[in-house]
Amino acid sequence: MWDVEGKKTRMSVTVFVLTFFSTTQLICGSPPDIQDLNFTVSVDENTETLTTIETFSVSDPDGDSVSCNLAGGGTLFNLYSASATSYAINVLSNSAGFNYDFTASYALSVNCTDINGESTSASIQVDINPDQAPTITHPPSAVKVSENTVALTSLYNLTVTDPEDDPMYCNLTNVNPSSNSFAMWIATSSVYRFYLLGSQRLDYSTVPLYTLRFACSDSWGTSTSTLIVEITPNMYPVFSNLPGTATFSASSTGVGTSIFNVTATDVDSSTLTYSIEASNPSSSIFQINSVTGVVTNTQHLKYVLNSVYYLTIKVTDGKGSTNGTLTIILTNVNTAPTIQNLDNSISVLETTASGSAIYTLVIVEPNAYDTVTTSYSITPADKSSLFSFDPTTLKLSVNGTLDYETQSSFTIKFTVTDGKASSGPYTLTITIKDENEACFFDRTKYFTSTYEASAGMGSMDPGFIVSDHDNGDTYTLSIQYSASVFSNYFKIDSASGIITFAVDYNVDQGAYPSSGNLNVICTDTGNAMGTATVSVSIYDTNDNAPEFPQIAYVLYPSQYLNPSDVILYLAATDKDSGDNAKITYTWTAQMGGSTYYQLSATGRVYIARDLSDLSYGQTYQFVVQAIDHGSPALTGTTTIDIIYRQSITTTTTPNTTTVTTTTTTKAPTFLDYPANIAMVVLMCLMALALLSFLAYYLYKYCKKPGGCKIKSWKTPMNKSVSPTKPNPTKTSFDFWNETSDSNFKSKPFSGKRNSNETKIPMPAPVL
Ligand SMILES: *[C@@H]1O[C@H](CO)[C@@H](O)[C@H](O)[C@H]1NC(C)=O
Ligand SMILES: *[C@@H]1O[C@H](CO)[C@@H](O)[C@H](O)[C@H]1NC(C)=O
Ligand SMILES: *[C@@H]1O[C@H](CO)[C@@H](O)[C@H](O)[C@H]1NC(C)=O
Ligand SMILES: *[C@@H]1O[C@H](CO)[C@@H](O)[C@H](O)[C@H]1NC(C)=O
Ligand SMILES: *[C@@H]1O[C@H](CO)[C@@H](O)[C@H](O)[C@H]1NC(C)=O
Ligand SMILES: *[C@@H]1O[C@H](CO)[C@@H](O)[C@H](O)[C@H]1NC(C)=O
Ligand SMILES: *[C@@H]1O[C@H](CO)[C@@H](O)[C@H](O)[C@H]1NC(C)=O
Ligand SMILES: CC(=O)N[C@H]1CO[C@H](CO)[C@@H](O)[C@@H]1O
Repeated sequence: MWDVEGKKTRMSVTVFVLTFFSTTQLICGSPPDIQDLNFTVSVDENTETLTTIETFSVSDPDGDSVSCNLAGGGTLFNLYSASATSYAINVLSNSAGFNYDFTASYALSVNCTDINGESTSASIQVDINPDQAPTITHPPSAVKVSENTVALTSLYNLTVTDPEDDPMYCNLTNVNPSSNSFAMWIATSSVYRFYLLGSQRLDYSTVPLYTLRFACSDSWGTSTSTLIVEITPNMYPVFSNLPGTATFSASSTGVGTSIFNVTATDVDSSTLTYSIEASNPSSSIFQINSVTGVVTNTQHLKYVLNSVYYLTIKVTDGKGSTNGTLTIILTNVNTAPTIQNLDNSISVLETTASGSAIYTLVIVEPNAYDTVTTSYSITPADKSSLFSFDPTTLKLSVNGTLDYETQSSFTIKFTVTDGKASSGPYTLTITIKDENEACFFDRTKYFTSTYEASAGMGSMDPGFIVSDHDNGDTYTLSIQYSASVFSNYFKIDSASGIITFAVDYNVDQGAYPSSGNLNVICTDTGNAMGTATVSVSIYDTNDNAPEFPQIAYVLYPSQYLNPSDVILYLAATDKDSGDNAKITYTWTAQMGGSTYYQLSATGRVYIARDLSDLSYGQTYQFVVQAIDHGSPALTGTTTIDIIYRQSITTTTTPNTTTVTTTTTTKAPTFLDYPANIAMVVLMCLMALALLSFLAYYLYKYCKKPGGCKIKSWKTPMNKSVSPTKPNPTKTSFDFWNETSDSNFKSKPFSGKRNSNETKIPMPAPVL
């Protein structure tokens, strides 16, 4: 960089030049005297502006005033007069000025002249000292760093100085392979420190070595160097005591017992973490403290069922891990109870009686002194009360009424435990088997009624509501005919339940009962039956008019009868029943006679007045009506002819002098019809009109003198016959006199007989 030999040469030349100038001045008087001016000065390249690089003083032996100037340095230097006798040479500018590489030395001359013109010159050589880059204390060939090294670890302390003590700056210029894991930061003015950053983990397996290039610069130059960083691989932790074995008695090892202390070492990590990676058989009953490596049990070991556990234990330094096996051997291990006859499926009839046992569990518990407890759950839970389980007998029983339609299947899960270990759940599946269930009525007894009617009529709806538990079952209704004769009078619609008459039903005269019970049966699809009783009432309809035994009566009351004597008991009949059969009698006198004869409402025809006013043969006719109490009322009609007749035989106790005659026989069905009755009445009226007509003409005819020559065939009518005392002597036969009727005893009767009377044969009396 610089040549010591070269500098010595230039100094010799300078000495020569100065010697020459001094000699010249001695010739002309006394020139100024320059003192203390060094022949040569050295100045740093980076000398600052206005730095004084040399001072000198000047004096004149003659006492003249002296002035000096400087030449040879261009504008880089100037001469500053501090006083009349002292001067300083200053650097004027260094910015573009000194550059050793172009000008290594400047030759300046100082010329001092007094007022007499005498001058002295002196030369000064200014040598420029070249500036130097910082000096790096070279690092060792390499630093070793573990790949586990954590962030912000210092890797190396670099000492760097600058010969000129210039401000300097060092930084990393390149990392190979590229990485941003390194930094170079200033620590003190002369120490730069290399750091490992956390931005990228070191990994020996991928990059085992980094080359860090760095540079230190001052404003005049740069020094560079290289730091080699060698990555050393992580060392795995190593177990100290695995594989290992621990032996415990299961029955007496409580929870939290220290089972084993796992230990491990690691040369390049201080923090190790332990874990149980696997357990064979699988179990969480053992745990390891991740920091201390202490293995403990989380449960009393009486609950465990295995006698050997193999634990795979892992220890890791965060980067690498090692596995080890810990074998735990247990003695006195518990055995869980088991249910031998489950899982299983059974089917149970829905008709199974409540209380019936349907299954008995078989439980095995190997440990003689253990007590087994059984628990169970039933699905569906809301019907769980349908079963009960006896923990002593281990019997499962039906507890209620099973119903296939409501729930056809149950699942019961049993679990057994000896208080330490359990087994299960074991499943018992119960299938409910359907049985046909009888249809049933909503009531046991129904009530219904109707009026008597003909077969097929008389519709009655008792309002049956029939149900059946079986899904999809239908039913039909029928009457149990064998239950009673009454049953046979009815039919039932098998679907609607409407009951009608099977016969022409008539309660008249008790022909059919007016009430009774029917047994109605529903029969479902499966032929199961339900029964109900129907109480049936049948009301009478007023469909029969009262009927007289005879359509006409002829009575012959005699002179022996007294007022209030009953001469006829009318007994019309009505085939209806109840009020419909009650009868009230009235009559209508056709041609008077009500004075002598009366009819009570109950049907008694009796003498109302002494008959002796009447003449024998006096006849009255009455039309009698028997009216029933139905609504509307029906009427039966008959006629009564009452003929007053002399009784020949005497009787001490004249009783009924009734003589009934069957003058005609009743046409059985003709008058059953109201229309016929009306027709008869009509015809009677017509006959009456005809008779009236004839009577009128007869009257007109007879009214003429001698006009009437026809003898009346029946004179008693309206003919006054004066009664006489009874004549004890029997007279000649007379219709009005009783003759051979043995029922009427002869009685002395004296009465004037009209010879004109026409006798009509007397019918045989009917009693
Ligand atoms: C000049 O020389 C004197 C004596 O010879 C010395 O003391 C002084 O330091 C020198 N000056 C410089 C700037 O070298
Ligand atoms: C660097 O110096 C600091 C401070 O003296 C020290 O803590 C650190 O360990 C040193 N680094 C190395 C790599 O020696
Ligand atoms: C190092 O410093 C120099 C000067 O300040 C700068 O120019 C350069 O970019 C820097 N290099 C890095 C890698 O920072
Ligand atoms: C494990 O270490 C603890 C103390 O740190 C000790 O009390 C315990 O007995 C040890 N366990 C075993 C199984 O040695
Ligand atoms: C350690 O054991 C675990 C679990 O068995 C396994 O996944 C892992 O690979 C093992 N590690 C070593 C280093 O054997
Ligand atoms: C058996 O049924 C009765 C009556 O429903 C009930 O009170 C009881 O709780 C039932 N038993 C069980 C074990 O469910
Ligand atoms: C008249 O005859 C009827 C029926 O034969 C009888 O019930 C009644 O007691 C008799 N009366 C007299 C007064 O004899
Ligand atoms: C040696 C030298 O150059 N001397 C000069 C000093 O200055 C005076 C006046 O300017 C000159 O005359 C000298 O020749």
